[in-house]
Amino acid sequence: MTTTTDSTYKVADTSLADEGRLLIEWAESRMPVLMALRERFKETKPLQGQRIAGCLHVTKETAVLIKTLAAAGAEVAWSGCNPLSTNDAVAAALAEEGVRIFAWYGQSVEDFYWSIDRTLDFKPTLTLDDGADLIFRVHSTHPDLMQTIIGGSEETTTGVHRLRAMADEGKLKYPVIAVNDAETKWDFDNVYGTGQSSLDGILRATSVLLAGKNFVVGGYGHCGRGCAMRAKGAGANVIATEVKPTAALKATLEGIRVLPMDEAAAIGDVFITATGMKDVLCKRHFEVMRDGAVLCNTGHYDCEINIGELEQLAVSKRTVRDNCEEYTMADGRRIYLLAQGRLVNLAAAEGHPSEVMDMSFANQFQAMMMLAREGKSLSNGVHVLPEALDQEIAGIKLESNGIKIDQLTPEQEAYLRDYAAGT
Ligand code: 3DD
Repeated sequence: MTTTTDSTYKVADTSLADEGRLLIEWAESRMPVLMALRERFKETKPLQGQRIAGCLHVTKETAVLIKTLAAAGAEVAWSGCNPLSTNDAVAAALAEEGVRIFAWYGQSVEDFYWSIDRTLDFKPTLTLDDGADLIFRVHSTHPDLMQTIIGGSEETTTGVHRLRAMADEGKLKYPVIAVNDAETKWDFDNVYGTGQSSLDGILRATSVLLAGKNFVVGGYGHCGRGCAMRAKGAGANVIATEVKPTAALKATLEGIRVLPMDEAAAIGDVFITATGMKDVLCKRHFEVMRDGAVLCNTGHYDCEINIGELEQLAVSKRTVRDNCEEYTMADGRRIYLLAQGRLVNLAAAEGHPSEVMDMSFANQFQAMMMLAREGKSLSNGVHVLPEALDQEIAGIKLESNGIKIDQLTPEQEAYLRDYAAGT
């Protein structure tokens, strides 16, 4: 691994920049909402003077967000939020465009935090996070920076949970906007994005036939539901496991079989975890799995599959395909782990498609704008974006797809407020 370093960037290989530029162009052509925001603010530059430290998967879609933030006047420094999710060609293109970027595929955990620290060197005024590792790093090792940080944003469910827990204990020292909680993020990215990108990762790593296979989804939240929907569409027999009765009931009513993982483990062919919880798959499950079972995770952290216990049970291990390791058990059964248990959609594929990240990142852009405008008056807690923003983002999306919708007439608007109009 050779990394090219300069005081303002560290990437795997700057010679990949041309390939990265083509990937970014591809994404830009499928992200009309972000491009409309870039057009709207490129002259007035409302983020002028803001220094944004970002810690979010370095993909072709993230590059479009970075370029849009820069076009609106912000200075940007960036690191990846997972050691295996950086697209090195995109990182090279961003470095060539002068972005302070510290990210490369296959980082060690030490590299990961070294990269975050480099983005903090430029003393950000805003932080933009996916999984809250950046915000937590500021709180734990760079508390002095909180003098200059106005606020931050958080992309993902797990990160928002983590920040709410910090805020509940009074430990969150600056305001954060939960981008994940915007409807045009969670109800689209988490469902349709995760559903398609997770299957993309599984198929790139294994090329297994999904039709007819027992496909076990650990967790039937928005992400798990998306994975179940897409696996069902591919002809798999989908089984969901849950700890929350309402989520399990929703799976049941959507025609998905629900089992405890202890039972599903014995009949599953493909397993994907999407819970945000640790040890969803562990020793007692590996011991009963079928020969050839494929395991992967699409949750933010790599704690959902207990890899230590899988290693202990295995008598041998070898890499048989890119992002696919074969663990052989003492009785000869082979179990396949994808992407080292890290999020399979980004580590073995390209993450969610541009079209859906367009809306997630439009919310990130608006979160930065809101913090720049009023961050100093927000309390040190977790905040949400105005609901009207969802309708605006969805409206631009519909328009870009040439889809027209109805409008309420003045009489209908009046009817909405007419509480006396009963039966
Ligand atoms: N995530 C998924 N696909 C992504 C992509 N193409 N670019 C950047 C990030 C991407 C992860 C997060 O945006 C979000 O889906 C989450 O909740 O983690």
